[in-house]
Amino acid sequence: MEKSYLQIARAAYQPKLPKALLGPVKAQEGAPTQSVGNQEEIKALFPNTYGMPVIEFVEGEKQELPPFNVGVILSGGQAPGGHNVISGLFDGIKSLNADSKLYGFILGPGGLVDHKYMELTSDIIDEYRNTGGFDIIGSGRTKLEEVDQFEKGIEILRELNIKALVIIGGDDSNTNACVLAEYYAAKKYGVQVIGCPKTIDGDLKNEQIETSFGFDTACKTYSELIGNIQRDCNSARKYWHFIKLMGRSASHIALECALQCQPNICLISEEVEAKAMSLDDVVTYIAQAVAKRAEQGNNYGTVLIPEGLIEFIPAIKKLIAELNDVLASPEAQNIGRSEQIDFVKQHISAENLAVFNSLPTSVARQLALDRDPHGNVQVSLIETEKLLSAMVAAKLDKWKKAGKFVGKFAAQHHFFGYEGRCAAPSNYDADYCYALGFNASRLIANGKTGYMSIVKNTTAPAAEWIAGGVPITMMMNMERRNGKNKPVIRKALVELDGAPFKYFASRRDEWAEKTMYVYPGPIQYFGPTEVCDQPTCTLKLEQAK
Ligand code: FBP
Repeated sequence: MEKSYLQIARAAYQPKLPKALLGPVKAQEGAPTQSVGNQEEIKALFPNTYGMPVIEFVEGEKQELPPFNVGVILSGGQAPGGHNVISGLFDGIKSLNADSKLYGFILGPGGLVDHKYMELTSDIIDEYRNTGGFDIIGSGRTKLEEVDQFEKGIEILRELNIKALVIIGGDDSNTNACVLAEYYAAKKYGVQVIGCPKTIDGDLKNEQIETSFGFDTACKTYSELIGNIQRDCNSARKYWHFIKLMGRSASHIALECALQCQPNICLISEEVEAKAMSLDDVVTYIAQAVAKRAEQGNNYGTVLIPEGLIEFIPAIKKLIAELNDVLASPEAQNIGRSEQIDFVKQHISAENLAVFNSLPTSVARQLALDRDPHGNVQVSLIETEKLLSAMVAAKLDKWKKAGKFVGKFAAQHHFFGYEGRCAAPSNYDADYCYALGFNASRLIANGKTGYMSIVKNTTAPAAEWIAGGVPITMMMNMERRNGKNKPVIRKALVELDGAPFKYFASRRDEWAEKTMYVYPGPIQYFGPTEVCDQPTCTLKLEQAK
């Protein structure tokens, strides 16, 4: 394989580890835990893995361990740093016994079920250290939830003599990891299951998990691009740029990019919902900012839009909830894609039908079509940026005729998502991910199952990071998915009383009116620490640093 100079230099980077993981460890246990909601139901569903304590690794005695084999799965959307989780895990198990082996299941959880795997040797691992992407073994979105999938899994795990399986995934994949851990524990199969918090969306976080990996690099990559657009915008002074950002339901990515770049407008879906704003209210809010800038002769600007926005407009949220139930009904399973729209129209309430019919056809179509395997609307396919700019243009036209708008309005559209998911990990993600993987090997060696690998205090220097594990059941509650109530990890949305949003809200009027763009520039790996090792603004504000 030919490599760029940066790739060659970066391959030599040795990620940092928390001090506690540099030598032998022992697990210090906290008090028993409870799930974040629906305690009785979750306890009944997870009798073997419920209530376990949070653990922290501290210095311990050296132990002689026999060689053991571990399997690893990359699940769901790519996130920068996945390869470092795997290299950390590899180095971790080898440090416990050099004859231990790591097997990767190919293309996500489906690889476990279909028995597609490869051994990850040091030659292979070395090719992927500190690189972006999930291409070492590939990823996939197969949902692990059926007993026959778990049974197919155990066949290959036994054949390869695998002691523990590490599932690197987001909230949905870690929910599946928890279900699998419980099943194998109940059956006394002797295979441990450990999760790792991955997703660029940043919505897998809570008191124990500071951030999901990949969020840092993805936001920095998008912020570089937004900064470049803002320079262009401020140079030509003739366009409004409507920029949709990935992130599924939560607006963490949009908020972080706003904190980094100071755009004129950034919409936050969670606020739109809390204020019960209609689509027209959102459009009016943007149009007013455009009109105000036009009064000063500034016919340009930037608008950041979280990709899940549409799901948070209360009327559309209600429509989606009913569509989810209709699409999950047994009748819906036998209809073809071309009949799907007519089918849903016939089966939803009159109120929701009116909302459905009021939407532009392309948006309505996407809401009525297939969900992803976890039951999510595929929001990345909805062109909200074009929808909003067209509606703003129509409103400004009206205002122009009424003498309320004096400027010009021309829009450009962008969607940043896939551009950031496989970027080479920032120093933060390279270190954080390596530590998460290495730490997973310690959870395995300590016999843990149903735990997620955690590393905390990450705004401090790596030596002061705290490593341990949190029981996955602790993060669960019951939610409606695919027409049924299911135990799932609670998604972390943007908190409107949290420090990152409050800071944004205190500055946004000024950013809207004036031109106060910040240009973050590309991720830097080598150089002064304040340039190379900054955590996200979200994390710094959350931790008040
Ligand atoms: P995960 O939740 O699996 O981490 O997905 C992240 C994500 O990038 C979302 O932001 C986006 O909506 C989705 O994946 C797109 O999915 P796909 O890769 O299947 O197009």
